[in-house]
Amino acid sequence: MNGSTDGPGQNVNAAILRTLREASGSSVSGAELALRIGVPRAAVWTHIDELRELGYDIQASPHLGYQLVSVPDILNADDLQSLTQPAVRVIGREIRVLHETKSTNDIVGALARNGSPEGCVVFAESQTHGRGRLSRKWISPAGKGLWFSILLRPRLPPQSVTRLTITAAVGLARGIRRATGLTSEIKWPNDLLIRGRKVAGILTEMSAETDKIHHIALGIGINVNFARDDFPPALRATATSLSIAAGHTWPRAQLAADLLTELDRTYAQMDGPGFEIIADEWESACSTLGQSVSIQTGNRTVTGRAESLDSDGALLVRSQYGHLDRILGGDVTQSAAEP
Ligand code: BT5
Repeated sequence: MNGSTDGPGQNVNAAILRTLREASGSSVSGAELALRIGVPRAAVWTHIDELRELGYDIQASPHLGYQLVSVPDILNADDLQSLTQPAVRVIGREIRVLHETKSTNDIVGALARNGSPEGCVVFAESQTHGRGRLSRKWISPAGKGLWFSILLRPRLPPQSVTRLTITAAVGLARGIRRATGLTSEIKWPNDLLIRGRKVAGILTEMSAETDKIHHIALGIGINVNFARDDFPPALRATATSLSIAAGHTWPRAQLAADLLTELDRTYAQMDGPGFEIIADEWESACSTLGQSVSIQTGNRTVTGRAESLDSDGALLVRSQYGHLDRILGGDVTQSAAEP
């Protein structure tokens, strides 16, 4: 596992990358790096070699020192840490990156059961059994997206967990807008769409007793650098990516860091009155509200007009008979816009 908490050496890499980035294109001498990071100069060389092996282009000139020329399109825990720190409150306190795994939600579930702290994030370059809700398949090939899960222990009653999915959707939409300038719509409760096609999905898996949440594995999948033909034929009409929407690819590490920062900020806002701001933003980004919907929830289907969100994040649907149905989770088919 490539993790920024795997030993002191790992954090030296993070500190080197942060210092070189802060120099924004100028060189930093080996002596200054050693002094700033608090390690001997020989250690700086060793770590710079390690980073070069990973593909970071760090040039050295005898008089001036080191300069970060380019970074590879890989996810590296130290680099992600160097891009997100020191602003992190909760989300991103600890970051791990796996080359390949079945599902990052499984890894976070296991970390949670072993007592890992809230805010730990696990990315995988690819997932072999990435999943959506109801065990549906989530395609997660290497190099094309960001597939990650966040360990959370919110102080919410289990029946209010939809708040978290909504907070995550708003945080993600904010993050995408901030990092790329692209605006996404939210389809209740967990899809992010750009021009009507799915660009990201959220999977909230909870371990709880009747009145207490033990932990949540908040899984997020974002299609970043897929070209249209990279999607399997069955998804081509419904899926999109940030690169398709923008017309160019995106550096995934910087994007990942920007998204974590925004998710962290939004999560901090979720408790108490802050949720109203999130809910308002959600309502204005939500393409589901005002629509005629048909929602499959458990073994019943609710049809009507999606009216609003309640204080717990449930969707309020006005049936054709006039009564309000409160829906906590389900699959929405948006039939048609209301006149
Ligand atoms: C979701 O489920 O949208 C939640 C997806 C969560 C994925 C993340 S990745 C990291 C973490 N680890 C995991 O194993 N999962 C999470 P749902 O609303 O059920 O949508 C699933 C449906 O979306 C599938 O049945 C497909 O139709 C479609 N789909 C699959 N892969 C897709 C992709 N990459 N982009 C767009 N649509 C996709």
